[in-house]
Amino acid sequence: MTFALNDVVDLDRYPIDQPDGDAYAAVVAHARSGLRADGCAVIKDLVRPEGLPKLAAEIADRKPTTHFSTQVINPYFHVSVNDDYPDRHPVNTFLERSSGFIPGDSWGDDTLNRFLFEHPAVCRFLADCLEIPELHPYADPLAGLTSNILDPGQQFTWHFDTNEFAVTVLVEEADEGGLFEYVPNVRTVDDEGFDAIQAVLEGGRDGVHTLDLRPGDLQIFRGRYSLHQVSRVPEHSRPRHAAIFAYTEQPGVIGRVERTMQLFGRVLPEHIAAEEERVRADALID
Ligand SMILES: O=C(O)CCC(=O)C(=O)O
Ligand SMILES: [Fe+2]
Repeated sequence: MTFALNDVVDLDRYPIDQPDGDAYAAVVAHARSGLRADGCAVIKDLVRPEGLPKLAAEIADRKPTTHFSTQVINPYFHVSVNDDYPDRHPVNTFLERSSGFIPGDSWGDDTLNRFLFEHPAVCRFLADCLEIPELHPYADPLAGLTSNILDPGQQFTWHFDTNEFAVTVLVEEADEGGLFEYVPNVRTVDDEGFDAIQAVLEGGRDGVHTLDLRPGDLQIFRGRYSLHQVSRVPEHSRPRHAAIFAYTEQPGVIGRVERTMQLFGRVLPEHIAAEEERVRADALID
C-alpha cells in the first residue's frame, strides 16, 4: 500500500510540502508563536477528514497490543518515596497513571500512521515550527511511534516528559473528560517550581490551560518544562485515542532500559545493546 501526503494531510489548507510558499510561512509563524508563548501549538484539522477514519482504524486494529500499566507516579515518573524531601512535596506526591501505549513495533511500514510520522515533509515542517535545524523520527523501536490509549475510567496524571517536545494527533476523543491540560513553563532550567507544581497536584487550577483539541488536530508540545495531564475519561464515555510521534534532534537515538520497561513492560535487543554501548562509552576499561 502506498500513500500520498495529501491522503492524510490537508495540503490545500496547509501546504506543508511547499516550504518556500507564503501559506507555509503563515502556518509556521502560527506554530512558533504558540510554542514561544507557552510551549504549545495546535494546527487545527491538519489531518483531512477523509484520512481520520484510516488512522482510527489502524489504532483500533492494534489496540489489543496496548501495554496498560496502572502506576502511582510523581510528576517525574518515580514511584517511590524520597526521604530527602518532605511528604507534602511534588517528589513525594503520587497520582494514578492508568493509560496504555500501543508500542512502535505494532505498526508495520505500510501504515498511514507511520507514513505520517516519518514523512520527510512532516519532519521538515515540525523542525521549522520548533526552530531547530532538523529532526528525526525517534529511532526507538517501541517509543518512536505510539498511540496513547485512555479507556473509560483511566487518566494520565500530571507529569513532565523526558523528551524536549512531543507531537500528537488526537484521533478519537472521549465524550467527556480526556482533556489535555497543562501549566506552561511551571519549571525552568534553573527553577524547579515546586510550590506551583504542588498546588496543581493538590487540585489547584491556577495557571492550568485546557486545550480545545479535536480529532484531526496536530499538537506540538514542549513537555519538559510544562506540567501536563490527560484528565480522567469517565466510565460512561467512549475511549480517547491519540497518535503520538516522538522525534529527536540527532538521528539514531534509543531509549533507556528502565523507562522502556516502565512504559512498555519489555525491552528489545536494541535497548540492551544501546545500554551496553553507553556503559562502554563512559568506562575507560573495556
Ligand atoms: O495523549 C496525549 O495527548 C499526551 C500524553 C502524554 O502526555 C505523554 O504521552 O507523555
Ligand atoms: Fe506527557
